[in-house]
Amino acid sequence: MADTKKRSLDSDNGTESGPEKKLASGDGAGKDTKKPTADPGSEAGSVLAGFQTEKIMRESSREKNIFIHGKMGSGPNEGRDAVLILEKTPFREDSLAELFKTSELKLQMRNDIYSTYHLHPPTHLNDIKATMVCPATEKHIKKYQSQELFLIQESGEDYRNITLPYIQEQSFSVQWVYNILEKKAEADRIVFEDPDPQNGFVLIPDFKWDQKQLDDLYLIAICHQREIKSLRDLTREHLPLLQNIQQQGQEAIMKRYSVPSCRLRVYLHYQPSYYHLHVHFTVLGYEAPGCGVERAHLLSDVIQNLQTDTQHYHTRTLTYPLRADDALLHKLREAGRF
Ligand code: G7M
Repeated sequence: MADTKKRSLDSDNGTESGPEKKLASGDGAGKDTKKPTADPGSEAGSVLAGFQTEKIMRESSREKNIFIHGKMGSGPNEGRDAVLILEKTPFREDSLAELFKTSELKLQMRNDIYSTYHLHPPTHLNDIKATMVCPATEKHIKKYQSQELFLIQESGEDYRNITLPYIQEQSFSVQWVYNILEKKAEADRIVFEDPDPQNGFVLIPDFKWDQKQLDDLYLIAICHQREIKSLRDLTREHLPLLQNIQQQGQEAIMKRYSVPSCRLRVYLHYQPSYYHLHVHFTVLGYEAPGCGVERAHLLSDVIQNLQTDTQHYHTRTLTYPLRADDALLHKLREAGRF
């Protein structure tokens, strides 16, 4: 069995490596992002130079990340709203020897057998993952703000009467998804593709994963069919698609990363952020955001539920969390459903 903790991708034969491109195209806040940047890596420095912080939306010293709302300082998006997420990347075992050899070490204090230091590694060993959404809509800005969560029990009827009209009106653009399917963005990152229009999909690293190590492995499978919004649309007729994603997705991950299916958590979100069907593949042991029981539905359970009852996701009450400021929560409250 693969020991994902001990492996780093740059050091593995036949696995993905190379410099991670930062500041990749946004998630399609509008039509502006239809032409993705050819080489997003090259713009990084200048893009951030004039970035003006408006508000720190969230910060975690434990997770070593910070979510910033700001305005772009220069370039084609000057003055526009942006969300910038900065995150310290995990340590890589294969670079420890180099880290010890090349870093500057400054003693902070010494007491008996105890000492603490400031370690200053060379730049290439001191990465910060930066994710930018620009131009960011109000919905994006809200998405990253810390908020109290409330659990919703949504019946099939609630979905049709309240949720569906709401998502048809208000959901995030899925332009970034179409860019991937049409090879207009991230084409060089595709791990596997089954081009079949009915049952095919593209398997690609999630943009939360920097692909430098396997202990936070995170890929998404995006189906070629464009009409399936979420779990709620699934019936027995989608079983070949779901089984195909499960089987070929797991095989592709085994082939590329040597992570076997028994080490993978394969699931869908309900509610998702983006209403184009996609499946998450994360490695067990990594607590990926959104992998909790209140949001993640294991693909193998989804398949079984549909085998038992084709109407399962049309009729069943589904439970999920919504943020206090979510407009859907207000709609459900107005309708007396919360
Ligand atoms: O199920 P839900 O809609 O919440 O998940 C969408 C997933 O897509 C998340 O895990 C995001 O990190 C990922 N994602 C979002 N965007 C905008 C991109 C993108 O542009 N590229 C890639 N590769 N993943 C994305």
